[in-house]
Amino acid sequence: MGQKRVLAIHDISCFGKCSLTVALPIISSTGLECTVMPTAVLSTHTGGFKGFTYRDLTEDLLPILEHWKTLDIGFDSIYTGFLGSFEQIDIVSKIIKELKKKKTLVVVDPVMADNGELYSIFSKDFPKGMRRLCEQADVIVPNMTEAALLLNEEYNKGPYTEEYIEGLLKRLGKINSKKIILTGVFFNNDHLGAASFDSISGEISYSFHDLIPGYYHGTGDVFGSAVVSAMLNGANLERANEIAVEFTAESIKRTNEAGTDIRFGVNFEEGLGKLIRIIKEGQ
Ligand code: PXL
Repeated sequence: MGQKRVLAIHDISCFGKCSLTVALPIISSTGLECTVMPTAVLSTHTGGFKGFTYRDLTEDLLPILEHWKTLDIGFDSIYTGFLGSFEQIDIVSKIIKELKKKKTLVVVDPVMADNGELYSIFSKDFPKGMRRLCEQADVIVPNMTEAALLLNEEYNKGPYTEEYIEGLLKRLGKINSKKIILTGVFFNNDHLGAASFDSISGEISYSFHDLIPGYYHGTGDVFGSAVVSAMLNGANLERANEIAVEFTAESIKRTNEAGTDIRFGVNFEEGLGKLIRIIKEGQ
């Protein structure tokens, strides 16, 4: 079997460990080729920093696609994250349509909100655009806030009941997403994790880890990249969820113990060795 190739479509936030600076090392380290399509270059991510630069690359995206079309390259997965505008959503939607083959796993992380709040740079109707992109996905990985926005429902800050989470998963399943991993799930204040739902088999499963207080930036991208890495290396949805929860939680724990500024991203790098062993050798 040849090496699998993933296309990661996210921004480059130069400092702050999220989007491509997270997706590229995680995906590559698990033996997958990671092609990138950078949607923008920012000096930092937008969460908690003031005065960041923002170089929009929207007009480069279709020319990049056109060049690739002359090279006859295919992708086993397309993984999208932070997109800065409706126009970018429309272009990425076109790119998926043009590049997706029967076996291409399309993973959409509808990055737009957290902690009950839409990120400040987005307009109120942005979730409608993200919902349209999710309709094209095989797997979506929203957090609790993004799930509520995709469904146009009131945000619930938790703790949650199993009944609430399962209802949410089933409503998300109707957005034509075959598989869903919902992050930020907690039933009590001791454990935090994620729930997976396969809308075809109807199977729901949970994975939890000890809850570490504090809101750490870039964890959604660490999680999503681990899901892509695990699934492309043969893990099913439930196993990919378990692997991603453990990898993300341990990255947060390391960062918390080091007392790092929560805006600076998490120390996932020192967990890569273990992630590779788990994904490649199952241990
Ligand atoms: O990790 C999500 C993300 C990605 N890219 C940019 C962001 C954020 C979250 O705030 O601002 C630019």
